[in-house]
Amino acid sequence: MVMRHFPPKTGKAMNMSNKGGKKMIKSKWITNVIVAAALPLSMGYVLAQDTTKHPTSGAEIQYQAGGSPLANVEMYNDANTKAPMMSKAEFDQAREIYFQRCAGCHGVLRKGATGKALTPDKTIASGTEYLKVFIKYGSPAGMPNWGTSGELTDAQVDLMARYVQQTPPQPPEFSMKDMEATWKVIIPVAKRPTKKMNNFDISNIFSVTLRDSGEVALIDGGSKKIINIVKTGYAVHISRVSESGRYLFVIGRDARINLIDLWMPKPDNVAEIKIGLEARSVETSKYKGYEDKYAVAGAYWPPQFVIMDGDTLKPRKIVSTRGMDVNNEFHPEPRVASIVASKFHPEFVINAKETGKIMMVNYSDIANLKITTLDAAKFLHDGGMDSTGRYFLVAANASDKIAVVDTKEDKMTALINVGKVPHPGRGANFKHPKFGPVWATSDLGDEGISLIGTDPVKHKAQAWKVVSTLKGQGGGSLFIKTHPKSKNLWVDTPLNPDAKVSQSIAVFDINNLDKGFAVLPIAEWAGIGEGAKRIVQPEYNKAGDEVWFSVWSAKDKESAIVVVDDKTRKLKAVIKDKLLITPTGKFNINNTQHDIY
Ligand code: DHE
Repeated sequence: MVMRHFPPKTGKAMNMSNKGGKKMIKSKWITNVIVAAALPLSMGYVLAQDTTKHPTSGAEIQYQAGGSPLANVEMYNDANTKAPMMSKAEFDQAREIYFQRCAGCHGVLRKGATGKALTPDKTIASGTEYLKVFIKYGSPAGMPNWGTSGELTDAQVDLMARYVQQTPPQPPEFSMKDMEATWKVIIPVAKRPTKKMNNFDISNIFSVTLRDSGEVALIDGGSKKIINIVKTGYAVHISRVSESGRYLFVIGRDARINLIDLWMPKPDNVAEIKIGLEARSVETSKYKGYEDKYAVAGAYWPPQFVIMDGDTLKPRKIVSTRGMDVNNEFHPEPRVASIVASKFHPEFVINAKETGKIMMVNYSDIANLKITTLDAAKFLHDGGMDSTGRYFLVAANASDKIAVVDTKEDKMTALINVGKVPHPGRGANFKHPKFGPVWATSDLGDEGISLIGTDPVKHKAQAWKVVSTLKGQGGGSLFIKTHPKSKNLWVDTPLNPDAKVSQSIAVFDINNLDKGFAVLPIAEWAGIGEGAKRIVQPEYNKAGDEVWFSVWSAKDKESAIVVVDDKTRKLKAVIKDKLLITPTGKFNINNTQHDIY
């Protein structure tokens, strides 16, 4: 298996010795020599991953092993006398590596997520030597070869083999009191503008994630000039826009939310809060009568979501997601994945990854919260609305399925089999010349692009079925995009191991899908120096006549944004600035506000 650094390495180098400090937390050393060649493959598979899931691609593993802010959090841990000896220093080093590399797949508590459980009952039975081989060489079932790839030294492999036999340390919970202690209203509502105080067309501003600097760049879509660089959370993840279009919400992986007021002379932070220790998703209320009233954010740790006031982020209600999965097995840490707001009811649609459950959370009476829970499939990740805004389509990525939710009836509409590890972002809606309205997803695990019929009225026979599967440049795709005014369908492949593929974009003509795709060399057009230069997340401007692409290199390398003319598919502009550090997601205010994709 070939290993690549993904995402581009950001943390400090983790070369460390296994000698550690003097303070021992264990007293017993178990030597359990197993010869590498004698390892039964089936045993390897058991440790590698959840058996409900097909083997995972290297790209997917690297994508999930994205580094967690929990690496630096103090945790409670009790000693397990059956586990091999480790010094406190070794334990802390191993814990850091675990949260940087392993927690994304095996879970915070090591009870298993997309990867298999690594609890002491299993790992002590396997023994240190077996585990070392497994960690060093990986497995055909998807465990990366952390040792032979050079990611971990032999000493670190040994450290990790001993670490996973210890009792998993537990990060602290995060209560209302903890949230309130982090909550800051920087500019109170009464002191904010009462009308727009700048000359920007705020509906055509792009909020650009600067992943590794913990900032967003607000870029004017017309002039392509940076309006402001706003400090946000660690490894900032997504931006979402309030129903009125005035407020921008940004969430970092460290669960910090920043509320930006776009009416200010220079749009900037007006409030912030930390809603947990690790998070990915934020959304705002969009139902008539509740515009801009509430915000909601979901945490990876602790597994919970919180409803806040939309204009101040004052936390109002926390709900835990711990509970049974779709197979009625208890899961202790169901992470909150995507969240969208319903236009049909005062509801948030909240997706719990590990349980495969979708919660329709009615916010009309927060003190007496009503939640309708739908059974979808494991492991829910990202998704978007169909063109009417009624149906929400979300990837149950490890099940190779798309779940469709009817937000009007609050019911599951369909569970659709698609390609390997679908990853739609929010997907792409367009009118197929033959099958009518479709929503599309590309895949992380293969080159397929599934088009799903979304019109149960005029195209009943095609509704909620894969009507066509296009063949793209290859696997490793994360995002797909079009616009109602465009005839182009753009498909990125930033995680493809072939640099030619990861540094370019495929574009299909919606009216001639059978013709296949054209390839545009976006990284080359950027005209920047050496680097990974992954092309990631196409995003349209408000008019739908330009597409913006991030050219994403590591923190210490130059990155850029390339703007392409949608009609001619020719280069229109390159946005370069030393402040544009690791740009990834881009969120056009109008398109994000109105679910245009
Ligand atoms: Fe994301 C959306 C989780 C890695 C860029 N990402 C999402 C969503 C989730 C998620 C749950 C949906 C939010 C919503 O709609 O409310 N992402 C995760 C991970 O758990 C994962 C796999 C590993 C991690 O450590 O975080 C991960 N994501 C990445 C990246 O490495 C990407 C490519 C670069 C980056 O900036 O970190 C990345 N994720 C994005 C983007 C979106 C996103 C740009 C929003 C897409 C959109 O169009 O809405």
